[in-house]
Amino acid sequence: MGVLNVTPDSFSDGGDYLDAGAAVARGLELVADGANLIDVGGESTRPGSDPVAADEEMRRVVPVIERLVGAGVAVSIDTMKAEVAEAALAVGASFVNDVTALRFDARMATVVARANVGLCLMHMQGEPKTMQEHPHYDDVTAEVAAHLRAQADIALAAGVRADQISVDPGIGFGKTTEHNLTLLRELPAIAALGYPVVVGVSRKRFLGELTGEPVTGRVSATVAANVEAFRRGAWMFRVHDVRATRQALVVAQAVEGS
Ligand code: HH2
Repeated sequence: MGVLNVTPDSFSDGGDYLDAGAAVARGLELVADGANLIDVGGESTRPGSDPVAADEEMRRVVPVIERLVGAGVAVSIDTMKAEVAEAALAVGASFVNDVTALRFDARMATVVARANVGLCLMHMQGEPKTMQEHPHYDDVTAEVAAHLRAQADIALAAGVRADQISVDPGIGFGKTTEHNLTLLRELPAIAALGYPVVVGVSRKRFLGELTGEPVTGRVSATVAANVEAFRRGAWMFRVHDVRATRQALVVAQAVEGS
């Protein structure tokens, strides 16, 4: 899954692809690099970020999605708002990535059920504005797994089929470096929920804390974290650096013989 943020303030590529033409070109580049799905977002959820109104979010993402779909690209919409998801699905998006796992907008599950598309449910403690202030868990993996199971049950009750659902531990969303590392180490417990597991470690802050590298210097760290996640059962990898990650995963998969 290639990351395409059509925002002025995303932590890694903020401001790079605000122009629709530049965003489409970047999406096509990610596909050429080996991405199977492009995750288009119009609202940053980095720690400390401010919310964006639905009409502004739609203005950013809809033209980009329309053109990528027109070029034959599979597109995911990264949004917590049902209204934005509906607009994206109407122009051909085929996957919904909800970083609030249906907590923000109760209508999201119905929209996904009706459209019959994939849904990623991601765990977040708190909300982006304040989530990194005092993240606390007694048992991070057990709590994240229980939350994802509960949110998947809400999706199922709204008519989403089990085979539409994937789950994501939400690396960096209301978590310390130690929480992130524990979740990656114990990823098999998330996979045991029975849904495919998505991970988003790409260039994130905990990799900077471990290596001392700035955002743009974290490619090797990102690749290593994704391989570790792969070895513990992850199925989809949300990354900015598609070519490097894909190469590593091809080799990891070949070694495993799967
Ligand atoms: N991380 C980000 C955004 N969306 N979705 C899923 N499923 N998993 C993640 O880990 C995840 C996500 C944050 O990264 P990014 O999009 O690069 O930055 P920003 O939120 O600043 O736009």
